[in-house]
Amino acid sequence: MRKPIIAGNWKMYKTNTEARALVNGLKEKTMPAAVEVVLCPPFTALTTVAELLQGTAIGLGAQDLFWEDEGAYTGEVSPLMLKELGCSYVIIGHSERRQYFGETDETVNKKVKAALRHGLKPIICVGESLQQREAGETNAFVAGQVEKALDGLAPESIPQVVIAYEPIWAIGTGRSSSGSDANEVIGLVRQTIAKKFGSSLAEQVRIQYGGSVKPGNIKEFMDQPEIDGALVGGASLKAEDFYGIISY
Ligand code: G2H
Repeated sequence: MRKPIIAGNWKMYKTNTEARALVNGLKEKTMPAAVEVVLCPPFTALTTVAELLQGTAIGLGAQDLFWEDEGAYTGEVSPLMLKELGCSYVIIGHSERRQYFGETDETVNKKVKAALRHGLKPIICVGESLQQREAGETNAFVAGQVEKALDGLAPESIPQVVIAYEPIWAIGTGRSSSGSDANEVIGLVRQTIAKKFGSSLAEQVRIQYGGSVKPGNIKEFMDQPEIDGALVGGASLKAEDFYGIISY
């Protein structure tokens, strides 16, 4: 059985002071044992959040990384640096990075390999645009993204991988996918992994839904057989909202 994972992607929100207040708010609450909870603050708040999360069941993730261990790469952050701070997860290939920062399927693949090389579990984001959905290209496009992201991976690392299916038209728009539509695409993601690595490995991969997840709609997604959690943006920025989601 796959343990669901709900991760808060804070994006470029929360100074250190604000991060501290949010984590302290969450720590007042009882974490549900049935769900793995992960917080992904901006790089600048990782140390603060790591310290506050010590001794709790909440995990820590980053929102990106670079694929080299060290070097002259101004502005970049390496997997080694994240590992030392106590990260266990790292989001890779979020659509905002693909759209605004030139992330491609090739760079996503390099980053996934770098994360796994250092024992960081990648949360790999995939998802189609509205135009692609309306043109009936969703399945082919998403399957292609998954194949390229996982290209060349050792089969034994596949259970470490988390995929987040985030249709771009549902991100931060308040317009979420329906549970059954998301379940269908996520089922296809699993089939794509199965074709490449076999069904017993594919069955172990957790696949999240992301895109305008809120306390009021989380259950619709969690009730679906293929959906193993959520990647939450806007609604992870307030302790009350995020707790409403993780305790669905
Ligand atoms: C999708 C999601 C988190 P939001 O980007 O990755 O954000 O929940 O605000 O749509």
